[in-house]
Amino acid sequence: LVTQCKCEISADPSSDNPRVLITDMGGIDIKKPPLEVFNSGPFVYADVLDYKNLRELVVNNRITWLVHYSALLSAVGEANVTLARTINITGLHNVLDLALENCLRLFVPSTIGAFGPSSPRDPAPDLCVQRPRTIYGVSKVHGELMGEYLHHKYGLDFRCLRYPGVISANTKPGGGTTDYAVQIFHDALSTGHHECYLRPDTRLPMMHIADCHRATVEFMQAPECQLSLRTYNIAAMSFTPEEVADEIRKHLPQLKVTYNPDAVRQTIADSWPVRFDDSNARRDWGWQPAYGLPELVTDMLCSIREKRRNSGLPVR
Ligand code: VAH
Repeated sequence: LVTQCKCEISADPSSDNPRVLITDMGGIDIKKPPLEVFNSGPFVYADVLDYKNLRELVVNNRITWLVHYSALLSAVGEANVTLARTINITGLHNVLDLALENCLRLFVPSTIGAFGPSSPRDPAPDLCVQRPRTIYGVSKVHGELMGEYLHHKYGLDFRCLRYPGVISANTKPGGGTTDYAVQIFHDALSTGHHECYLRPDTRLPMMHIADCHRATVEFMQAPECQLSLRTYNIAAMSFTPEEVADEIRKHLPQLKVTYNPDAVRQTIADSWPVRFDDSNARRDWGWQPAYGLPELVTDMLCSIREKRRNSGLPVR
């Protein structure tokens, strides 16, 4: 079942809008399409390893864009290396072949996890040494290289953004290394205590889900002639656990955070960039984030409070 992906299909086949198939493992909230491009269409379940099934979805729904989010993230991938390699690489190859065969515009996200300890960390540029130390990072570098190869060799309209840690109130932590930055909000509004698996000074690039969606749509809509790269870093902010805790305490002064670094995830985080250089994205297609740390904290607390109220849960 873990290879199943949730696919959203644009519900407006008659319009000139792109008809978008989004594959997801539930790790990115796609229930709230950021713009009309992602019409809220029906969800269907498919197996990202079943090429025939994916091809039927593409052909029967006259798909023109494919957004491929299905992947196991960093920490869960280290606990399931064979499964992560199968989903993240074999699943990717199904999607690459499908896009080539059907002339789709293809978006595959990469990540800060595509860099390793020998990469420049502060900031990490778009083009530099990439020797990641996780199967997740290795699979994402493979995706970047395969997509760019098929673009240059066969003209595939492959597009890739390296996401920071994506912070959403609508998606529970999904086995990533940046997930403490989601859990801390749920803990602040429930128990008032968060135990952090990273050191208090671990700085990582992060982004609000709304900026992540908007960047993806704006990049997918950018004219080819504007793109000097096929794979871009995008950035919004970088913060440490103690910084996000201090910002939350401006709203919830009683928040208590204890630190119990987890060796696996601390080692992963220490191998990743501290900050991203996303100047090429800002220059080529006008990338500009809307959420900084204060805006992210305000929105996350407000959204999770509302969800807790709607679920009849106590709210701090
Ligand atoms: C992870 N949230 O922690 C994901 C992400 C930037 C890292 O790819 O694995």
